[in-house]
Amino acid sequence: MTEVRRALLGVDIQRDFCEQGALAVAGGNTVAVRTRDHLLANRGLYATTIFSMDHHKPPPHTNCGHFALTTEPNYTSSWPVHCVQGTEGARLHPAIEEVEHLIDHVVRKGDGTQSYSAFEGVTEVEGAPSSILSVLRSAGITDLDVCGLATDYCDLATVLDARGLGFEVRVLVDLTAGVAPDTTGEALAKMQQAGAMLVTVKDIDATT
Ligand code: VGL
Repeated sequence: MTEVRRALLGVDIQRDFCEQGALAVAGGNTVAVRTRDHLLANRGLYATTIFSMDHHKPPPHTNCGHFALTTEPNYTSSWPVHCVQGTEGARLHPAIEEVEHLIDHVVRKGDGTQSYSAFEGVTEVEGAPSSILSVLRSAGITDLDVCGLATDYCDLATVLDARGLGFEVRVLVDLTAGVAPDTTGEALAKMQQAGAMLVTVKDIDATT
């Protein structure tokens, strides 16, 4: 049996996705605080920790239609301008910034593209561009714990990619929040159908 080597993957826990942000997801602040507390209590569970960040170009760049620039956003495939490179809203949530020393890799995605999945992002390893997949492979990761925002878009795409690439996945559901209730429920069902386990942080505490 292969040894389990686990990574934490925190998806887009940025100011713009939390209350008062440009694309606020209800419960975003709570997700940020709980993720900080989870890292503080359980950093030792993880061989590595990776946080993704949406990193869009400023308007008038359309970012492939992701930003609604000439119409109202429909909140399913077009969005208010958010997480623009260099802005306050693109920063990690203040609670996550408190524990930046516990984060090994930051992955930026959406530079001119939609990029819901964290696997589409770019990070830097020893000064050279790298991807989440290559970071995970070189750390010998078999299992991923995924948390963050938003359940129905970036979490979903990230979890489906991770399963497609053969990782075992647990979704830390109490460390997630979605844009809308219907799509959030559907997303959790799709994650389960793809073989991801839905767990709470308490389940994890009990099994470690
Ligand atoms: C996201 C909508 C638009 C996300 C990003 O991080 O889930 N959702 N852009």
